[in-house]
Amino acid sequence: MTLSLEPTPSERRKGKLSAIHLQWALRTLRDTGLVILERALPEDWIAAIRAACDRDVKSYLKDPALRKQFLVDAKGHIGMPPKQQSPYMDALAIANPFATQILDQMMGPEYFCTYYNTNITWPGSAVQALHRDTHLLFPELNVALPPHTVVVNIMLVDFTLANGATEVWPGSHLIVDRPEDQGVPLEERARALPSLRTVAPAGSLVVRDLRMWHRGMPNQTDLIRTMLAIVYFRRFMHRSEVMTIPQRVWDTLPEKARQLFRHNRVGRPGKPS
Ligand SMILES: O=C(O)CCC(=O)C(=O)O
Repeated sequence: MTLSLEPTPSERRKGKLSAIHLQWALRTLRDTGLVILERALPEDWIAAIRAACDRDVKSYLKDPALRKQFLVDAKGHIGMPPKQQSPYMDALAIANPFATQILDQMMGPEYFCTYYNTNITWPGSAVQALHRDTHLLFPELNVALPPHTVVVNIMLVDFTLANGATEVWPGSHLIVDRPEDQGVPLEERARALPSLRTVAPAGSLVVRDLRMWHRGMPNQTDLIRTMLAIVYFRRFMHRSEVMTIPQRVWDTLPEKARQLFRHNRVGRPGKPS
């Protein structure tokens, strides 16, 4: 089973998948819940974000409460909100042309983003509980609905079995939960189903339906394993929590990024503009 495709040099130059590759990516995402575009981002760009992220997470974890929250309670799986400034607030990350080419087809008109985080797997991390990142919209229905929430992950390092490439269950985004499944751990249900690990090189871009069953895995290396996680919602999913994007950053964003982030606050915290 392959869930990966490497954009050709010409696609990379144009920032656009060919019609055939786009159809393949959309079908793979629809059927399996996930698609990986290998080495979709430039190496030097990835290196700059990785350096910032490694530096920022070390400083983030100086707070004893956050150390306990992530290294003890979450067993080494850290979600550090990236600073809303360069290099994180870059159109290549938040309105990536390959990702939006897929999302434009998948998510209906006027989808948007109000959630930007990182998934950092610390050396020595343990296996996470298997989970979905979102609830089913209408759990009472016995049929799966089209995707309503999708995450774009950007891998800042090579993802390997050793450093904790995520484990995913292809097709699980379409599994509906029946009342009698209440309380049955997903680990038990997953035993009947095949899984994969998202092994891919640094710079790869993953588009995943948030309903997909998955879990973070142990990092048995000495190096931090990091990916960016940017979540896009269908228009009707608009929620009240918003990010505050500094005006000076907003002013640098292209139209596509502004449109995607339009429901957030722009200006100083507490001072909408
Ligand atoms: O970091 C990963 O590989 C997955 C993390 C995850 O699924 C989570 O924290 O919800």
